[in-house]
Amino acid sequence: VVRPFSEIPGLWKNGVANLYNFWKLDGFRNLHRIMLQNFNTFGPIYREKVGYYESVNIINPEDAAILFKAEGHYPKRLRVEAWTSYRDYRNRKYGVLLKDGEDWRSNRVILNKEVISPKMLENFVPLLDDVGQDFVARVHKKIKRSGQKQWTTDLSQELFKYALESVSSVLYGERLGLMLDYIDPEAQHFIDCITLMFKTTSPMLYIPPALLRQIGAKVWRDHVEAWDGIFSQADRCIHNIYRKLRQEAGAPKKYPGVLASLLMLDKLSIEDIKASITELMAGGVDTTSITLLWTLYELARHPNLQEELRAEVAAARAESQGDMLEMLKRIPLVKGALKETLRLHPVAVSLQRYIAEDIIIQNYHIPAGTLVQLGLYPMGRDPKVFFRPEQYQPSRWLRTETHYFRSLGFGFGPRQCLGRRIAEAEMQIFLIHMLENFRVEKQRHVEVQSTFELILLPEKPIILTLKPL
Ligand code: HEM
Ligand code: 2DC
Repeated sequence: VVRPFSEIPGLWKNGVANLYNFWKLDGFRNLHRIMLQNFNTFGPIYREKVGYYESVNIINPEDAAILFKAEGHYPKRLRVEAWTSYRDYRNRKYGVLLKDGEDWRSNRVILNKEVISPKMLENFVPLLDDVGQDFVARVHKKIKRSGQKQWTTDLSQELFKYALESVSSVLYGERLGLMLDYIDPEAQHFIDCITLMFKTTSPMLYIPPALLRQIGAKVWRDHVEAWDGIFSQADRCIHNIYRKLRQEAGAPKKYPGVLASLLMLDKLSIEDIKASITELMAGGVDTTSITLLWTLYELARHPNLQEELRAEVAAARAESQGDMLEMLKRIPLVKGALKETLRLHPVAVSLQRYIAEDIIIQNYHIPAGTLVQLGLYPMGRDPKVFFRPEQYQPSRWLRTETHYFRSLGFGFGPRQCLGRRIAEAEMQIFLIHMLENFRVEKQRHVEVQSTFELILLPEKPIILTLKPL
């Protein structure tokens, strides 16, 4: 017989007490490890309430399949109150990230065509390839200047710039110039604001921002300042394109970027376009850059694997005579490496949906409307799901072992990551250029863990050495 909802194991009766314990465990930064521990304690399903955040947590791919079958026509994930409160406070529109229901769907359908449809890659790839080449040239220059035939550094700031330059060139069809020596301080400020925005969001997952706002809490004030910085920079970029578009007559000769395409299409209101373009610009920095940093770290730890990838890239280059779009079809192991990075170091610790209908998982009844979370981080490290999960093994994604609901780093279904195609192309192109130019090394015996700042980040700087081949 199916057991009732109230019998699901876990701590869900006293949200305030649980928040206190969570805080004692430094849970704001350890969410991923606490999830892992909870699955060890309670088994493959548990119910939880921390502060006002209530959810049912699952870990198995088969259960993920049940969850996503029940997501309905308007899939809804956890509402990040900090983000919606800011928009309400400043009277700014929600973009596709924060919209729900029919409003979300109608915007998303139009954005899908311009942002995530595979045929747009043709337009994106040449732009991203240029940025990749400039990044390599910049590293060569750094090596030359160091006078040491190598460059040892924490690459994260460089990768933030690479990611912002990449996503901006796709959105605006123009370069910001972040691969140059002297960069626009406004762009640097934008990057810093995104980091601060993520960092200040996590405590507000558990404590209502409305309350924090009333008591004038620093975390709320910092959060507002961060979003203000993000919006003012995005507004500048958007205005710039808008103005140019009105001056130029006739159809553009070359691909003008996502923003100009949306403006010309004239199917979304300007305010809706602005809101979603800002979210795409902000969502496109820390996500891909950190995933690339983790990938370089793993390649530095596995020199033989690094050579294998280099060989694959060289063969792909030869077979496609340098045509990047063709090359991207011939690098399965590079793609496997990115999946492997997201398995061990997922940007998002969990995927969540408010289910649209009643479901049964692990023989428990879960009523419609419940927030159900799939623990991506715990799943990626579960030996019942992945053979030898502790090993970084890109080739596992080539073999015929089942991949059913196991590659979920970008989410699933119509509500999955809108930036997915951009992110994938940007990261693949980056790795191609890096593997063709440099060997990546690290000091031995340095293990880096993750810390949760809304997204998972390396808990300390990752220091790598780049040597020209
Ligand atoms: C949503 C992951 C890069 C923009 C999401 C979601 C995940 C995710 C897990 C939630 C999906 C779901 O609920 O099913 C990632 C990862 C990235 C990445 C792992 C890179 C490694 C990007 C980039 C952009 C972006 C580069 C912008 C260009 C968005 C937006 C949404 C989203 C706008 C909300 C979509 C909606 O609600 O309809 N991402 N993301 N992401 N991401 Fe990404
Ligand atoms: C964080 O418990 C942990 O892609 C929470 O590009 C549940 C949760 C809800 C929404 C998730 C968030 C987690 C992690 C970061 C995500 C976000 C949805 C979108 C966002 C996954 C798992 C991200 C990074 C977007 C950010 C866009 C930007 C404009 C802020």
